[in-house]
Amino acid sequence: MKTTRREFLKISTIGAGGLLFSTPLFNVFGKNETPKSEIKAKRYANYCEVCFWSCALWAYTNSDGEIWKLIGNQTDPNCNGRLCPRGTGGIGMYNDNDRLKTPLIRVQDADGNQSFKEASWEEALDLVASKLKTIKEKHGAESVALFKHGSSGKHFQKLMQAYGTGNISGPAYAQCKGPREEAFKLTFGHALHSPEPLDIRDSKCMVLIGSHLGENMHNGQVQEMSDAIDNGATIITVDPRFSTAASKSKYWLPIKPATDIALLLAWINVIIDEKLYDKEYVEQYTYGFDLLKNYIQRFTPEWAFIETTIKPDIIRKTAREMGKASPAVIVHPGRHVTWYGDDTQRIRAVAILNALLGSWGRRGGFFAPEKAKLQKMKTPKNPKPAWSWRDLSFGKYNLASMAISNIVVDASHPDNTSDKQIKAWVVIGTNLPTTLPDMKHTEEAIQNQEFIVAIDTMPAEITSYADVVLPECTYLERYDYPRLAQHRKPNISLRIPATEPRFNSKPAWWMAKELSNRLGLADYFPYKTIEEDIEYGLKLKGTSLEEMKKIGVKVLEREYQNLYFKDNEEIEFNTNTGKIELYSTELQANGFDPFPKYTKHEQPQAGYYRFIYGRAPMHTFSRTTNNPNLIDLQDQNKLWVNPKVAKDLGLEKDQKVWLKNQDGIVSTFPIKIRITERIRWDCVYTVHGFGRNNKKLKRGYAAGMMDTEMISNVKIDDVMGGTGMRSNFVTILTKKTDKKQEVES
Ligand SMILES: Nc1nc2c(c(=O)[nH]1)N[C@H]1C(S)=C(S)[C@@H](COP(=O)(O)OP(=O)(O)OC[C@H]3O[C@@H](n4cnc5c(=O)[nH]c(N)nc54)[C@H](O)[C@@H]3O)O[C@H]1N2
Ligand SMILES: Nc1nc2c(c(=O)[nH]1)N[C@H]1C(S)=C(S)[C@@H](COP(=O)(O)OP(=O)(O)OC[C@H]3O[C@@H](n4cnc5c(=O)[nH]c(N)nc54)[C@H](O)[C@@H]3O)O[C@H]1N2
Ligand code: SF4
Ligand SMILES: [Mo]
Repeated sequence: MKTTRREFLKISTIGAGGLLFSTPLFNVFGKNETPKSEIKAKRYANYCEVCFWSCALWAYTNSDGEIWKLIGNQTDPNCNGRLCPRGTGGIGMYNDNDRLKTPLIRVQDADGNQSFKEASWEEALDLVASKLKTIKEKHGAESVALFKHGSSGKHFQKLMQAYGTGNISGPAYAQCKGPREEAFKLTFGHALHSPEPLDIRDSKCMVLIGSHLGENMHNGQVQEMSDAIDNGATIITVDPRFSTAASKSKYWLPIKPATDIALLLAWINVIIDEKLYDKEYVEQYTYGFDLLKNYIQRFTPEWAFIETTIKPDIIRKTAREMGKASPAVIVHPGRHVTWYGDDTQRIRAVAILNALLGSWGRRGGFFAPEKAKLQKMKTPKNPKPAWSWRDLSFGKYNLASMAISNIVVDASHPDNTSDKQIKAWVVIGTNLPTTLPDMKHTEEAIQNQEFIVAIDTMPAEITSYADVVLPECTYLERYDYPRLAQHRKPNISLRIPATEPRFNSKPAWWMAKELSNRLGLADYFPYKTIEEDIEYGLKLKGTSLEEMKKIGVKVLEREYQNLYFKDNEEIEFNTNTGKIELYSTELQANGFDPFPKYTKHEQPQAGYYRFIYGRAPMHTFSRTTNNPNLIDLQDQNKLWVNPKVAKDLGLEKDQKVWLKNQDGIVSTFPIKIRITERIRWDCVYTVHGFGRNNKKLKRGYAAGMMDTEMISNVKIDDVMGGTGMRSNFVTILTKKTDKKQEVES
């Protein structure tokens, strides 16, 4: 009898089998041009799901009704008619024959061997509903957590709120942009949301701090950055790695990792000391300038040099560049900002710099975005949960405005001794084992669950741990609610299926509705198909499904405010003082430093390197690392090491090595070495999303190495609970098992 309650299954199926599926015909990388009229092509409105920029597109089908190519929608402000390579390659999500094909149920034989059995939708949904009912009776609805990411998460959010739980979270907050949202809210009274309202096209100077646009392919931003550069904008990139952005920059500041707050404080020091700030703006709109001036005195460029290794004259020169461009300057707020645990404070320093330079509300800085709202059909009020993750954060993280997924995981873990326990997980569109740091902790929480249902398009690490796997069809084969993106003008983008779902997959809205019937929650889904609900909202907005099918994207007029502040306009900011808070009264009231504080972070010991990670232009996390089109463009990640490190360790180009971190964790798979001057000698870098360990992924399995395995030391942000993930150090092994082979530096 096996001891693990929940074996990691490779979606190997037993029983039934024999499900029909069509073979993909199109495997060629698409181009962003409209098909010639002589080809009989039909087009269907959609928006991309390969990343969260959600570019609007047209999905063209061929005469056999198969999806054939994806082309950006010209009217869409997020993409201006051009998809990034991942967006064009999104067709690989549809074509991938490794896709989940039918519902799966975990079964166990008499010897305790576990496997997945193929099931009908009836059987799988009945089982999910009966488990959810039993768990609600036994432990209360609150004991079920929903983890979600992506557009289909909304349908399950609706279901689970009606069911009665408030434990609903996603990795886009505490593993991604949470600290940024809180820092901007604390300073300006507004979070940034997505797409960030950055007026890049008119910016004269942009500062990128570990935010690598160009590899981070957020479409509209990359396009606008390229335009700004053509118009002579100065780019200043702060990154220990010579990123694509750095290669387009006037200044590359190869900062010692984990010391950015020192640089930011020194910049503030110079900007105040040399009177480079926007005096009228600061006087009219900000709170706490004199206190800041006083606080900042000791953080001179000479002091920062010792911390950051950035020379004082470079700190001064770059500060002057910002001052010269003010207010058309953007110190980019970043997006994946959960690094060292003091991240809210780091982004507060970023926000303060922007405030001093007067860029908030100004052309070339930050504009005021607007977003359309569609009404949905009236449904009953959701029950009020008796408790939620907030009650388990022990009075901490009061300033978090969204649910912290890692706290929900803590609440699911055997170490949680409180009477408030998470007993079951519903997971949709997020691959938690590779997404959350500290894999061991995640796995322990998983093993502690009575039931897990995963809704995904692909066999993933999370589906291998599930009791029931529900296969969702891809975004190209389904309806979802329209995308309502904030932008210079509000806009609506439609998603409709371009074809029937392949295999026995179904849309999440349908699954949620079916489950609502079984759970006695049908009143919350008062329509036969989601089209009715979409049509209802569109009609109220003066358009219709029919019109939207023809145009795909509708750009509306602004309704509420100006794009930029008018000269001397009186503005009441949504903060305690009604001003832009350089000095944060809210942080102070909650016992935190009202001004950003520099903390010296641990540095690697001899023979170890700080482990950093990021994005590659052709991939999005783990969602693309089996995509036939995109794997063709990049089939694995490599480990960037400085030539000095390679020489010291005797490493060669493309040599396969394993990594071992400070906690003794050794990577499952090896990774090839890339020797490059483009990275400092005290850190190594790789791309997140590779090194998949689900054997059902024919292309992704064992291709490269999984960064998450090395991220066992997590630094929690005490303001909002985010997971700092860059405090891990690795040593390089030339052989996996023989410890003597460890390379000494
Ligand atoms: N180690 C490490 N961890 C990180 C990061 C990192 O760089 N390194 N980055 C962090 C950041 S910034 C973010 S935003 C998060 C992202 O975290 P996730 O969103 O969890 O990232 P993915 O790995 O893309 O996992 C998405 C899952 O959704 C599935 N999926 C794709 N499309 C659909 C769909 O249409 N329907 C359904 N039901 N499922 C779908 C995919 O198959 C995949 O299993 O990760 C965070 N975690
Ligand atoms: N192609 C592609 N584009 C994407 C995504 C994707 O998966 N693929 N994901 C999207 C999502 S959800 C997000 S959140 C964004 C994330 O994109 P970004 O916000 O740009 O964040 P990362 O990818 O984490 O950026 C990592 C950069 O930080 C640098 N770095 C590491 N340590 C330090 C340090 O201590 N200081 C400084 N200054 N720099 C450091 C690394 O060298 C690297 O260049 O990308 C989005 N765009
Ligand atoms: S940026 Fe690329 S991957 Fe992201 S939504 Fe747009 S086209 Fe898709
Ligand atoms: Mo993210």
